[in-house]
Order: sequence, then structure tokens, then C-alpha cells
Amino acid sequence: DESEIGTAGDPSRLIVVSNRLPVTLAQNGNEWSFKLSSGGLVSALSGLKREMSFTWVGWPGKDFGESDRQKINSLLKENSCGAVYLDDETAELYYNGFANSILWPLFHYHPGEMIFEDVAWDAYQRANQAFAESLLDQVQDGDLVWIQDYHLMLLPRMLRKLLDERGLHSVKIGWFLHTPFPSSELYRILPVRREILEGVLAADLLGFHTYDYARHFLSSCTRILGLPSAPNSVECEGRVVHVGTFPIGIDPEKFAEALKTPEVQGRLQEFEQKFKGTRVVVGVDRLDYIKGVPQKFLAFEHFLTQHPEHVGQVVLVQVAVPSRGDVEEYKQLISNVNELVGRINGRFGTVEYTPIHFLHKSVTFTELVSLYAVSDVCLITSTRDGMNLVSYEYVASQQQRHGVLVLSEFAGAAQSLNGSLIINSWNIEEVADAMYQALSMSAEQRAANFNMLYKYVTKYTAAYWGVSFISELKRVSQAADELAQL
Ligand code: GDG
Repeated sequence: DESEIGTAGDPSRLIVVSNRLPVTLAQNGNEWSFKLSSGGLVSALSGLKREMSFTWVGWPGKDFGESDRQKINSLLKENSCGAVYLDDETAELYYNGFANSILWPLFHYHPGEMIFEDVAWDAYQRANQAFAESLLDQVQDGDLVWIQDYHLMLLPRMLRKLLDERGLHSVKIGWFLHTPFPSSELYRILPVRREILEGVLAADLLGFHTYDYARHFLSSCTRILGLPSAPNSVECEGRVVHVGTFPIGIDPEKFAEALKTPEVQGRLQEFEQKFKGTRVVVGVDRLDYIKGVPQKFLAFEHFLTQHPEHVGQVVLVQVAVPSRGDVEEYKQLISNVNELVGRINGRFGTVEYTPIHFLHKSVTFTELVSLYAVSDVCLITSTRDGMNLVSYEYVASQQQRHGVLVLSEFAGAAQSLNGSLIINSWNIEEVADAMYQALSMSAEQRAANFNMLYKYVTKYTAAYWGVSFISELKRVSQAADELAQL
């Protein structure tokens, strides 16, 4: 029974490992307080928490001094978390230097933005090693360790080595990638392409959002390492490493519950009043070059040019959460986006009408849900995006209005979300046409699309994703154990 994992009936414990612990630690006087922070992975795993318990291990966000560590550790332990401490320089070089300046652009088809530096690569190795050593103190034989994302691609191998030295042979390791895995033709650019592949291949199960990402990974293993692969596995050093597709989802209940609260209802009414007689298109993105925010604004400009009858009648509300502002490419993106907003608002705006409401900040969850609910269209123009949870969240908030989802074919979500208008986000005219189509769609068609989307989003939830991955990890490991005993 899948729902039994991690419960009393099941002896195996689950340890989830991610770069960043999803917590904010604050100090008031002598006391430390603990707050869960938000983000894609947090949303996904909080859904999983409804199904199974686990310990979450990661970097707590800064290098707390020795004297505070003991207090922090026990506070974290009470909340089922464990910390991996990195010195500030290693953390910066590993996270911003390697993960976000090399792997992130490469995996999202932006090799031009990739700056390879040896110091960053050294830090990446040091940080992954620190994770492995810290996990060794926390892992028991028989545990399941589930490593998350591109920050920790060397960890499976480093951890396996330490576990083997200690004779802990029955720890099962899974790894999941939240971003796309690029075509092998692009991946092979990476100077340390072998080390990164060999790093993850020490896991028992590797998971990707879509079939295409898994296929690209397998071709990279074949072409770069010369390993034999099948559609769902690859052989490495005499072991079979399983490869699977596990599309992530959200916790739809969280949105349904929020929509019933007086706070959201109140805010929703205020928005309805404010936007009376105006149609609302919403966008919610971290301000990242993969999200295609400039393309979105250019398409909106084109839409207003082609359909002057909509000028004054349609607004685009764009929440752009500041992200990685200390990386150079992101600074350029901000100034590009600021210029576009200024130009378009200057061109189409009047004293009464501002076409683009641009919020370069994060908003509260109440505000976010109200904004989703009040909008007629949600516009997602990512140029590459592992999955894109905003598309799911919009659907989960649209039971009343049956708004239209316009979704880039370059987001993993486009593989699953039947009932959305799929667009090539690089084709400004096509995106503008889709906006027009979305705003003109009949209520019947919107309802039919919504029903399809809503069924999917409420069935394939974050909890479903987590439980499927962990069940598969157990299944492939048991099969391997049985084979080894023959
Ligand atoms: C990575 C992959 C993949 C955003 N603004 C606010 C806010 N958010 C929340 C959203 C959503 C999350 O952040 C963003 O998730 P996405 O999936 O859209 O994008 P990434 O952050 O790039 O996540 C992505 C994901 O990992 C999971 O595998 O889908 O492809 O890139 O939950 O609601 N939340 C609040 N205020 C905001 O202003 N409260």
C-alpha cells in the first residue's frame, strides 16, 4: 500500500535532501525562532507531508557560528529538519557560482550565459562533499535518501562511497531533477560533463518531470560515457540505475481552502471592484531569464497594437519575484524588463489606464490566490521551465471563473495540461493571437477546458508525485536486493 510508506507499519525512514532548508531562522535575544519559507519545492513537499513523514536535510542559509549551532540544531530537529553547514565563501561559489551560473543556464538552453570557473567547480565539489559527510551522521542502514535537484549532482556518488566504507550497503538513494535535462548536444558543452553524470549514476533511481528530459539524460550517458541504456535504465559499473518520469504537482487543497477564507474573499472583492469592466491577464514568475517575461510584454504590446479595441479594456498584472539579483545576467534582465514596462505603459497608457501592472516583489499567499482567482487569463511564456507550478496553481484557483491558461510549449507542464492553449513563446504573434483567442473564448469552451485541467491538477498532486517516486525507489531497490541474493 503506497500510503504506508514512512508510517509505523514501514520500518524505512525517509530523508529528503535539498540545497536549501526551507526555513528562516531568526534570533530574538537569546532565543531562535523557526519559520517555514515558501517556494516551488516547499509547496510540493508540503503536499507530500500530508502522506508521509520525513526528515529534511539542507543548508540553513548562512554559516551560523559554532556557539549557535547547538541551539539551532535542536530547534531544527524538533521540526524534523537537519542542517548542513557551509562556510559563506563555499556556499556562495557553489550556489551562485556553479549551480546558478553554470548548470542552470546550461540546463535551460542558455549556454551563452554560462561562465565556467574552476573555483566554482571546486566549491561545488566541496559543498557536495560536506552534504555527504553530514548525511553520514544522520543515515541508518535501510533508510531511503531522496536528493533534490541540480545543486547536488555529485552527492549520490559521494554519499555512496562513504556509506560503502561504513558497510551501510542497504541505504537506497533517489535523485530528482526539477529543471529540464537538455539535449545531449547541448549538455556535452559542460567541461565537467563526465563527473556530473557519474555523480548521479550512483543513485538507484533518477527522476525527471517529463519523458523528454529522461531521454536526453539517457542519450548523454550513452554518448558521453558510452554506457548501455534501455528506455528506463542505464547500466553503470555493473549496476542498473533506473530512470523514470515523475511529473510534479501542487497541493490543490491549499488553494481551495484559501479561497474560502474571509481574507481571500475580501481581497477578491476589492480586486473585482478595482478591475470592474476590465479583463485581467495575470503572470506570476520569479524574475528569471527562463520565464520569458520580455517575450510576454512584447506579445502584450503586439496584442494591443493588433486589437486597439482592447486598449483600456485589458490589463496585464505581472508579479515578478526578485531572484538571484547578485548574478550578472539577472541584473541585465531587470533593466530590460523595466524598459519594456515603461515603453508599453507610456505608449498605451492614459491617465485612467495603466496597461501593465508590474510588481517587482513577492506578494503574500492571500494576495497571490486572490489575483489568480480574479484573472480571466493566465499567461505563461517560459522559454524553458522544468515543470511550472504557477500553471497548476492558476487552475486550482479558477473553479468560479473558468479562466483560460495560455501555456508555453517549453514548460514541462505543457506535456500534461490538456485544456490549455499551447504556444511557442518565441513567436510574439502567436502569443498575441492566443491572448485574443483566450479573451474571446465562449463560456462553454472555457468550462470544458477547465474541467479537463482541474481533473488533472487535483489527481496528480504533489503528494502523488512524492509517493510515486518513493514507491518506485522501494520497488527497484527490493528487486535489486532480491537479484543480489540469488
Ligand atoms: C523550479 C522549476 C518546477 C511565486 N511568486 C510568489 C509565490 N510564488 C510561488 C508560486 C509557485 C512557486 O513560487 C514557483 O514555482 P514554479 O514551478 O513556477 O517555478 P520555479 O521557482 O522556477 O521552480 C520549475 C519547480 O521547480 C518544481 O519542480 O516546476 O520548472 O524551475 O509555487 O506560487 N508565492 C508567494 N508569493 C509570490 O509572490 N506566496
